[in-house]
Formats: sequence, structure tokens, C-alpha cells
Amino acid sequence: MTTNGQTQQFDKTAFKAAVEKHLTTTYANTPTTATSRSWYLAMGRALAEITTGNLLETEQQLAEEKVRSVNYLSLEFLIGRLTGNNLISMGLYEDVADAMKEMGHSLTDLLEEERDPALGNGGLGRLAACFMDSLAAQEYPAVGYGLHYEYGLFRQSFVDGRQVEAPDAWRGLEGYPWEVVRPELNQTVNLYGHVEAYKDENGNACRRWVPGMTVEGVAWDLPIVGYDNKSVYPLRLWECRSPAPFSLSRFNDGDYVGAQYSALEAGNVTKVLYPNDNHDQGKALRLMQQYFHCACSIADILRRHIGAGNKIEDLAKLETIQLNDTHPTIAIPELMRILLDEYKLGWDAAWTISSKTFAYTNHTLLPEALETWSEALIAQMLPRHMEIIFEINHRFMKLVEQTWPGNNEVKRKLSIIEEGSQRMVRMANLCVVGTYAVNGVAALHSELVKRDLFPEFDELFPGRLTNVTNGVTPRRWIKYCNPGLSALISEKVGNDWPNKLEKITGLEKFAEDKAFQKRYMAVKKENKQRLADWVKENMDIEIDTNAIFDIQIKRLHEYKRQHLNLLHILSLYHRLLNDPSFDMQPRVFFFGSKAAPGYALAKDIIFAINKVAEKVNSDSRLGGKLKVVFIPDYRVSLAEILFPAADVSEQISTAGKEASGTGNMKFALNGALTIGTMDGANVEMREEVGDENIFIFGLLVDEVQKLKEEGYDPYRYYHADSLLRAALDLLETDEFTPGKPGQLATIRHNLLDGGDPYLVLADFADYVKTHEKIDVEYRNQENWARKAILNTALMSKFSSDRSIRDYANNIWKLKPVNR
Ligand code: Z2T
Repeated sequence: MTTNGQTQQFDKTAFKAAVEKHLTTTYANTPTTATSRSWYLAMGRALAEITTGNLLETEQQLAEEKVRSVNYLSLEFLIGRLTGNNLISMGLYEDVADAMKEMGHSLTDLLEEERDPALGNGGLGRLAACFMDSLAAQEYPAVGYGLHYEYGLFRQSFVDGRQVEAPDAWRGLEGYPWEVVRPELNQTVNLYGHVEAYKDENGNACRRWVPGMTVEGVAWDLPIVGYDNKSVYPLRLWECRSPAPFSLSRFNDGDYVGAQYSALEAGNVTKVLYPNDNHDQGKALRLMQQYFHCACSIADILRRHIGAGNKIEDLAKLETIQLNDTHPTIAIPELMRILLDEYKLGWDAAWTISSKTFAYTNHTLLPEALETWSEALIAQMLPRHMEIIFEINHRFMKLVEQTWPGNNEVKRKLSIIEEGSQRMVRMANLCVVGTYAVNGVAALHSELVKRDLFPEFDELFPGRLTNVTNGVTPRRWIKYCNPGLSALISEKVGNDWPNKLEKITGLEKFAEDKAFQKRYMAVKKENKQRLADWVKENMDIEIDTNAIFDIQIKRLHEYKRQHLNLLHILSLYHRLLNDPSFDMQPRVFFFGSKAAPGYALAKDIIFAINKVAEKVNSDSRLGGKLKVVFIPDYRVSLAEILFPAADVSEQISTAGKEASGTGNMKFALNGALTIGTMDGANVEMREEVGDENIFIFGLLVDEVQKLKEEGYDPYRYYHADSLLRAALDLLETDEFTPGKPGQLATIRHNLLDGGDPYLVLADFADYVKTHEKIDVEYRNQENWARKAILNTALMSKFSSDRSIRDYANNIWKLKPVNR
């Protein structure tokens, strides 16, 4: 361990020589003619030399010491740009800025050359990235396993207000400077074929998979650099390649284009990230991605385990495997298959190892996001795995029978196999049965997992269902993205808060300090200016930093209720134009959000916000009081500008629908006040900051349920509330789409005649009232400053370092290793 600051020996002369060497030999450029992009690439490569060396050292030490490690399996890692963040973790930010300056370049400009590796959709993928950062910062031995998508989440642009998607070739032509290919770690993955019965040398009846085709898994490592220490852990991403892009046996049978290999060229498997957040699309290629990911990762875990001289029987002692949602569930039957068919263990021995190795995190209760795969599809692509799933279920059904004799209803409900016109495998049920721990991601969510999703499972396996509240890394989400606030914090509480966030509580006593309030608000102003400059430069919209910056940035989904925000904006528009007695603080409403390409209503909401923005921003009658800015192509690198600039954070999901939320935490840490429902982690944030420092509104979970049971009627609210009526009716006019009335009407129609499944109208009045309170509170700047400071000061619980310690202590039983 080192004390704060530079953890690497830094030799500036040698570093400059390394950059120049990469510039000339790796990228074939000369210092006099090279573009900024080449300089960034060369600098990245020179830095990656250091981290790759540390990665190998860490790897070797952990293998020698036979320490227990966690393997984090996730189909998504939304890491964001690495260069700036790694420089901070290495303690080299200033030194490298200096070195690059001597070579004629500004570090901050060079950092802008990096494209975001967008290997995730939203919260789930970003959480995986924060967790890797916290594992490394605290030196919990870990490997992250993911997929090396050729194209990450699509790039978004707006054409006449509508979302248009373009492919995201994140690595560029030259490749990504931080990644290193590890050919010695390659794996072979089997697919299709059939299962064969045979007798082994002792005459025992055995089964084995005779695959129909094989593909190759290529390992790429990205370095996860520990903050202020020397550990570097791998984020290992598998790329699928095809040694022979077709089935050899089929080819020999003359059946070259076997119908079942339809979608298939192996090169397709890791081509693109599926762009759905909180939605299961059920495509065969996605199942293939999932299996490919699991097969490579499990094989690599076993390679490390056996390679270090350990016995297979000790797997659960030395390795634990965390499944990030059900996406990598197929890892369970895959490990079972290897233990049974390759290591020849008996069922019970294999099951003991497997079920003590895996743990599962649930991230949603939304029914449309709960994965099921058709038995027929699994049986075709992975015939041996389907047999094993049946056997797991058969044994599990016996346990259910013992517990509730003769109760077929409960069997039908708990079964891993869902009966129906076509039988489906319920991946969440398989996870609960096949793991030693299941956790939700916030206290409320974990209660609902127990109460609504798996009530009988909680009885069957007492103690298995638990909670680990999410968190975010203070390195990226304060220190790196908000240098002004970071300097202020360090001045008051010392500079070791980024990996000891409890220290930040020390700010509490400055909340009333007028001088501190001034400086805190001055930092906020600078951050608002940085965002305003970005908006001017990229969107040519003028905004006033004296306005309240009110921000909603997250994936577009009905349950997140961007349309509730829009209705509020329409109500303000209506009042400004029609009610002479109405006045308000100037406000700018910011949105940043991508819609899944196939989600029509989500795309309509984007279109509506863009159209309203166009009109509002150019309407001189509003006297500059109201602006709406929809930031295109929202991504991690833009989030780094948006969070620090916010006054108000919108966390307005229907109660019970947002499992946790993590953007809510980033906002509050950076001193924005939350307007939010009693949902997800908002509940715990309120507990920490106190009811006076957060704006809570809307129905509670039980009230939502009750209202639905009583028969919710959106028209009741429409008829009773003239402001709501005015806002909704504006959507039918051509006010925002001149000459084309009705272009925005789908939203109104969905809310009034579509049953308003997320109770937007039921929460509207309270939402408007709460915004009025915000308006009043903001006018008193000292009052607002105090609340904002208290938000920063009282949010230390939400460091992902604490989340990881919870996992390590309560689930993984993992100890840190100090190097
Ligand atoms: C996702 O981002 C989340 C849940 C999912 O369930 C899928 C995706 Cl892609 C399958 C989000 C939750 O919606 C959010 O509340 C939570 O904070 C986040 O995962 C991390 O736990």
C-alpha cells in the first residue's frame, strides 16, 4: 500500500520516450505531423504498458498465494473512458499532464479523443463497472468476465426530433489502446449436436455431448486499476471467432446449410450488444451470446483453479461466481456438465460444489424483463444442458413435494419449467435453486423480491434471499468528474476520502458556514457553466446558469416516467402563457436518454420532448423562464459533465418499479437535491440525508397496489384537475408540431385510454406541488446551499466500496489482499 498519490515509479523522460516510440512505431506517425488522436493513442499505449505489467504481477501473486477470489459474470460492463480515470487511480494525472505538455499537448484535450467503450445499456452495466473499480480499490481478488462486443450500445442522433441509431465501433480502426489480447487464454466453445449414452471403462452408464459445431473464444483483458494501490485486476472480455464457420460433420454429410444453424456465423456471436434495458427479447443469438460468455468464463475459472495446483473439490472454497442478473445463468448447468461429464463426479458431489460456488443478483421485478428461454431452443443449441436443467428441476420438485405434499399449485408456481403452449425455462427460478445467495439491489427492492417475486423460495431456503444496496465509485463520480468539489472536500476533510468516503461526513459541520456555502455554490456555478458551454457549442442553445438546472438522465422507459416530467413542463408552459399571476424561477430541464430501438412509445416520448423543446426554446413570450434541452447520445462521458452541474435530480419512477437506481446517488453526491418517489434507493437516501433535504412525492408501493386493485381510472384525474387537462390536451394540438396536429397524441392516448399502467396521472398533482416547493426553496440561496452541502456530506453509504464490502463480508466471505 502507498499513502495517497503516486503509486507508480514515474520516470518522465522514459515515459515521453515510450509515447514517442508508440507514436512512431505503433501508429506510424511523426511528432511533427501526428494528430491529437495519434498522440492520445500513443499516450494510452505507453500507460497500458505500466498497467499490463501490474496486471501480470497481481495475477501471479494471487495464483501463488491461493487466495479466494470472486468472479463477476456480466453480459455488460459500461466502463466509460479509461484514460483519465486510470491516471487518477495510478496517481499520475499531474505527472502525465506535465509530460504531455512538454511534448506540446494539453492532457484534457487528448482525453477528449477517447471514445466511450459503451459495452452496456444502463444501470446494470454501469454498476458492474463501479464494482470492478471498488474491488480493485480495496484489493479484493477479482476477475470480471464479459463480452468483447464489436459494436457497443448504438450511437443516438435526432433527425427532426426522432431518434436515429448508428453503429458504435468503439475500438476504432487502430484498436483500443488499453486492451491486450491473451491468445494463450483462448477457449473452444461447442454448440448444437446431440447427447450420447455410453459406458465408461468400469461399465457405468454415462452421457456426453457430441457437439455439432465449435467456435473459438479469444480473451481480451482491460486493466482495472486499483486506486492508490498497485493491484490491477483483469476485466476479461471474450470475442467469438470462427476457426471453421460451419459444422464439419454437417459439411461432410453434405448438409452445408443445416437449417438449425440459421443465424450463424461465429463472427456474429459477439458482433453487437443487445440494446434492451429491462426487457427480454428472447432471440436465439442472444442465448448463444450468453452461453458463449459462460462457457469461456467457466473454462477460464477452472483453468486458473486447476492450473494453480488446486483440486476440483476445492472449487467453492477458492472461487465464488457472482451472476449479474440471470443473463449468465447458463453457467450453472455448464459447470454441472463439466463436473459430471468431464470430472465424472456424482450428481450430489457436483451439485454441492456448484450450488456453493454461485450467487445471483436480481436487478428487476418487471415481468417483461424476467428471462425465460424456450425449452426447444435450449434443447437444440445446448442439448446436454437441457437434460441437466431437467434433472435439477426433477430433484427440486421432490423437495417442494416434501415441503408442501400434494400441492400441485405451488409446484406449478415454483417449477424451473413453465408449462404452457410451449414449455419455457425460468432463469430466475433456476438461479434461486442453484445458488447459495440471492440478493436484491436496495432495501425496498430486496423486500419485494422476498414478498412478491419469490415468497415460497424464502420459506424453502431461509436466509438465502438478502439485500446489498447498490453504490457508485467516488473516484469517477466525484474525484474525476468534479475536480472543483473534490478540492473543496479535500481542504475540509483531508484527501483520503475517495477510498474512505465516510470521511466526507466531516462536511456536515460546514453546512451552515456562510463562507463555505459561497464556495460550494461557486463550484456548482462553474460546473453549470461547463455544461452550458457544452450545450452552446454542440447544440447552439443559450442557457442561463442562474436558472435551476433540473436533470433527468437515464434510459427511456415508461416506468421511469420521463412523460411525467414532460407533463410538468407542459403545465409550466401553460401557466406562463395563461396565468398572469404565475411566476417561477427560470428553469432549464435537461434530458439524456436512449430508447431501445424497438420500443415505439419510448421513441414517441423522445420525439415529444424534442418538439416541445424546439418550441419552448424559441418562444419569446416565456421571457427565458423555461428551456428544455435533450442532450443527444447520452453516455458515461456526458454523464460526467451533467451530474456535477445539476441543481435538481429527477428520480420519479412509479413506486416499486425501479429496483435501485444509481444515478440518484451520483446526483446527490454532487450536491443536487432529489425530487423522487419512495422507490428503490431513494428510500435509503432519504433516511441518510433527512426528509428536509430531499423532495419526496407520490404514491407508496402499497398505495400503488391498492389503487390498481380498486380499479384505477386515469380519466378521474383528467376530469378533476384542470392543469393536468391543459397539459394533456396540449399534446393533441399542433402547438409543438405546427400544421401537424396529433403528432404527439400517442402519449396522451396511452395515458388516458391505454390505462396508464405506471400511474402517471395519479402522481401528477403531487409532483407539480413538490416542484412548486422546490421553486420556493431555491429562491433562498443560503437555504439551498445548506441542503446541497448536506446531500454531499450525508451520502457516504452509497460508495460502491461499501456495497463491495457487504458482498465480501455477507455473501462471498472474501478478504482483501494488500500488495
Ligand atoms: C438494468 O439496467 C437494470 C435492471 C435490469 O434487470 C436490467 C438492466 Cl439492463 C434485468 C437496472 C435497474 O433498472 C436499476 O434500478 C438498478 O439500479 C440497476 O439495474 C443496477 O442494479
